[in-house]
Amino acid sequence: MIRSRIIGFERALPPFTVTNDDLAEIVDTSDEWISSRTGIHKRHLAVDQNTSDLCIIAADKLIKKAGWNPLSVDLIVLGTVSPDYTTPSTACLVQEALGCKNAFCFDLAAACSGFIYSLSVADKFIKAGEVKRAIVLGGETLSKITDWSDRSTCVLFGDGAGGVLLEAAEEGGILFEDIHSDGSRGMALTAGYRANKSPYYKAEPKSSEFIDMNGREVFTFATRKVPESINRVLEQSGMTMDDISYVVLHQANTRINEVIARKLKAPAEKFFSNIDKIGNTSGASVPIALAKMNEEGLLKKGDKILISGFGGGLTWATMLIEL
Ligand code: 4VN
Repeated sequence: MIRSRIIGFERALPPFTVTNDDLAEIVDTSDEWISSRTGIHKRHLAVDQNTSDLCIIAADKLIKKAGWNPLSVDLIVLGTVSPDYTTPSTACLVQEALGCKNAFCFDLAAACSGFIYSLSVADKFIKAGEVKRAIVLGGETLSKITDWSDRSTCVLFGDGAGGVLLEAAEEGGILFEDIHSDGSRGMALTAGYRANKSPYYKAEPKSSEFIDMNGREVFTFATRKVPESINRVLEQSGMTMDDISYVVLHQANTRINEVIARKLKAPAEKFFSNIDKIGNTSGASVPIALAKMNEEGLLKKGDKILISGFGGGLTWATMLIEL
């Protein structure tokens, strides 16, 4: 069977950072509250970049380091819930900036699971024999959809992008996956509602254009569904946690990831975390964490790692990857 091998891990963060103390000056909160409940100490926020700008930096590094000719890229998939435009897609903006003229390109909306969903879709095009080389990205500027007067959410989120290259290969790469959605609970985490401004439209807007989250409900969802999903992938593969070098969870909140680790009876050291310096970057959090691990020399050829995203939709997805 054709496999999707992963080549390269890169990230791009806006240079400007905001500490918890900085946020305490604009909303009623404190460093103590934010760090004890979320593990977040600071986050990077865009001041003059949009989602495409961050994705272009990450994608450019990826193809330059791999030595890929831009014309050899067949597909660009980009997980985001904060695209520059509805159309053109952020993926098309990346295509134009990099000169990947032969690629077909689209954005994929699956919130905090967006990068894993995007990997899953790209993997299927590769397995079908239709694509040899793909760029898969996750990028967000959540700062533009954050309600900066809501102290329960504005302290959580950050901006950034990350990604990987996929290439058709004989072995390794994406081995197993578990991917789900539950639209019945979608209203627990909403963002980007677009009110109809037509002169003919009569109904009241149903929701806010900004991120609105029932934190308790999403917390409960994540701590129930993610351990189940990870256990299903382990079962499919016939492996145990002992075979896994690292688990990279969506960096939503340190407390949530600690509960998930405990439920899996897995050592906390296996769970990589960089939420303290990055915050929650939704669809960008897993590829940003992977790129940071790669920079630290933690990702070794042949190692098996689990990655898992969970959040808006509600959506969740886990993948077992061989490096
Ligand atoms: C997935 C999750 C979250 C999330 C949910 C709850 C939460 C993050 C609630 C309790 C609160 C601290 C914050 Cl699980 C968010 C996303 C969106 O990316 C996805 N934090 N909290 C407290 O009072 O302790």
